[in-house]
Amino acid sequence: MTFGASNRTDGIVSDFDRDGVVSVPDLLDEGTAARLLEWADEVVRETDGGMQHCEQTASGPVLARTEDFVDRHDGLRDLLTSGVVAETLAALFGEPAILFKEKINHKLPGGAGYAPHQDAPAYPYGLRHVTMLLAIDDAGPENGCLEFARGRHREGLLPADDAECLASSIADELAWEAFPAARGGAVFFDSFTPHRSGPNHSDRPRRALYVTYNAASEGDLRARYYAHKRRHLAEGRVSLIGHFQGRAIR
Ligand SMILES: O=C(O)CCC(=O)C(=O)O
Repeated sequence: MTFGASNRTDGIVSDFDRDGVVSVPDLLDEGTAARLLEWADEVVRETDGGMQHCEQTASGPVLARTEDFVDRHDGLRDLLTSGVVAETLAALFGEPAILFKEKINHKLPGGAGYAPHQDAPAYPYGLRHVTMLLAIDDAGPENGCLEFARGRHREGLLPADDAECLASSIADELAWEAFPAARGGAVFFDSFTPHRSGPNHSDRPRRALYVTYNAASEGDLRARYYAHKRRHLAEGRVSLIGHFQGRAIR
């Protein structure tokens, strides 16, 4: 197997290198996209309370986030660590990728958005990470799809505020672009690429699976990451940075 760009991935790799983000609308076929929806429901039922968080909305508490479930779900583990997913990530990293962490952000109707941020400060282990967003539902501006600032991933950590989100002086001057994603579509982004999202103003869910990988040459960092994260969640936090704009309830 080659870890460079193939005919299928060469455009993806050059766009990703230039922009720090690339959309792959047809990553999953229709059958796999339908299974993803079923599997998301399964992991919600099976994930313990420590790794599942709710948020308060105008119509009451709703599920906001579910994380750390791949080890208990064979179908998802296969999908996220082999085939077209593994091939695309290997091309982006230039070597095989290892699963670092995964979560579903549910963003149900009324669910809150996320402040402008880079993910890198939330990843205490490893130097380089790429996240694959897989759309479980169609996502657009009305239900809070992601927005990115292209081409700013090569500048390291940008000035941040106390919550480790981007300082408004920099966030206000970035060129933000919405990245809608239809169900089964993917968006790959670098952990230094600035991004943000709005609330879900629609009456439809905007569930998205976020799967983060590191380069295999950095080793398997997953167990250390989740041990660290569980310690912080026990202190009542939802994330390692303060980007979530909603009212979290546990
Ligand atoms: O799901 C979203 O709308 C944004 C999520 C995000 O940026 C994050 O969890 O770091």
